[in-house]
This record gives sequence, C-alpha cells and structure tokens, in this order.
Amino acid sequence: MAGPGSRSRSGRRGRTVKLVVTGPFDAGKTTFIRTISEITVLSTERDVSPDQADRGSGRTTVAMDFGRITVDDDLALYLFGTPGQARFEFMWDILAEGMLGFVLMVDASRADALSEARRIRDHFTAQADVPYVVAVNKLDGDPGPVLEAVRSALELPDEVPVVAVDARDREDVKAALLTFLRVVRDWLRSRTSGPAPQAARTGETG
Ligand SMILES: Nc1nc2c(ncn2[C@@H]2O[C@H](COP(=O)(O)OP(=O)(O)OP(=O)(O)O)[C@@H](O)[C@H]2O)c(=O)[nH]1
Ligand SMILES: [Mg+2]
Repeated sequence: MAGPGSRSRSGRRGRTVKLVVTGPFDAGKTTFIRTISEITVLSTERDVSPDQADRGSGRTTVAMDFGRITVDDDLALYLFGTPGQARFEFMWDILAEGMLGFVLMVDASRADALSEARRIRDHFTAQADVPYVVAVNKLDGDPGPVLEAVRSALELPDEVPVVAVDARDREDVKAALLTFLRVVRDWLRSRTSGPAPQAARTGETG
C-alpha cells in the first residue's frame, strides 16, 4: 500500500491524498466507493427509519465510508464517503479536514435533491477552497439535458465538470475519478504563480 511513509512496489515513496464523496441522501455515495475500492470498504450503515424504508437499499451511512484506490506507484486516493442525511451532517467537517477535493453525487431521478446538493456543495466549498466534480447518476435516457440542468441549478463555474456515472459501474467510477484528478491538476496549475513555462509560451500543449 502506498500510504504515508510507506514505499510502493517500485520502492518509491508514494503519496496518499484524501477525496471526499458527498451528496444528498441515497444518491449512491457508498456504492461509488464500494465499486472502485481495492480494499474492503469500511462502512457505518444502519437501517433507514421506517418512513424512508421504501427508498434505495434500506441502509444509510451514519458516520462514513472509507476505501482506497491506487492510481499509480506515486499516488493513492483515500476515499471518504459522507452520510447523506442532514441529522448526521456533523460528520461533514470531520471528513472534509485535509481533503484534496470532493465528488458531489447528484441523483438525477430526484429533482428535489438538487437544492440539497447545492447546500452540501456550498458547505464543502466554504470549508475549503478545493476543486470538485459533480457526478450525476440514476439517469434515464439522454443524459445531456440533465447534465445541463444540474449545471444550471448548481450555478457551476465552467471549470467544474459534470459527468454522468452509474455508481455501480467500475469504468464509470474510474472515469469520474480521472476527471477529478485532471481538475486537480488544472486547479493546481492555475494557482501556481510565476512566469509561464517555456512550453506554454511557444504554444505547446501538455
Ligand atoms: N440505478 C442506480 N442505482 C444506484 C446507483 N448508485 C447507487 N444506487 C442505488 O441507490 C441506493 C442507495 O445507494 P447508496 O450507495 O447506499 O447511497 P448513499 O448515497 O450512500 O446513501 P446514504 O448513505 O443514505 O446517504 C442503493 O439501492 C443503490 O443500489 C446508480 O448509479 N444507479
Ligand atoms: Mg451511504
């Protein structure tokens, strides 16, 4: 494992970074982490209350999910899933501590979850100035208009990608994480002060 202070298979010292997966109740946060984690996900789930028992799996996260995915010899992501229910939101700030950024999951089948998604996004961006990606799931039909509607409802800046995912599909989750890493790279570049590197000035792209 390429954890802090450990060495990867190549003998190089790897970095681990923390990524938070958040979003409204029942969006698919736990599923997203379970789909991609290379270790058994540590989850803290309980049965949902009887008035919500008809929703989803009947289980809800009360504290956190924890998983890990190795990107390469130099980088591993620690994935922290938040609870979706507002009564457990005291966990949000604990989980946000030291995060590189976050994935905001939005369930396309629930229009009423958009305002909650927006509230959660605002909470996390207020906690830390970090990049994020919006992952829209439970799509039915052409995703294009739905992704645009989510972008507009959340008033997303251009640099924030909105991607369609099925949180149960490993390739989809992998693609969403790669999008996240690209956004992090761009975000870090945009904040690196100093003169433009030679390659940029001569028109090369990297
Ligand atoms: N169709 C579809 N179902 C999904 C997807 N992701 C999750 N689900 C289902 O949605 C339900 C809720 O998934 P969870 O992963 O428990 O959602 P969560 O966001 O962790 O829920 P809380 O912890 O209660 O906030 C389960 O029945 C999942 O099987 C998806 O991308 N597509
Ligand atoms: Mg959960």
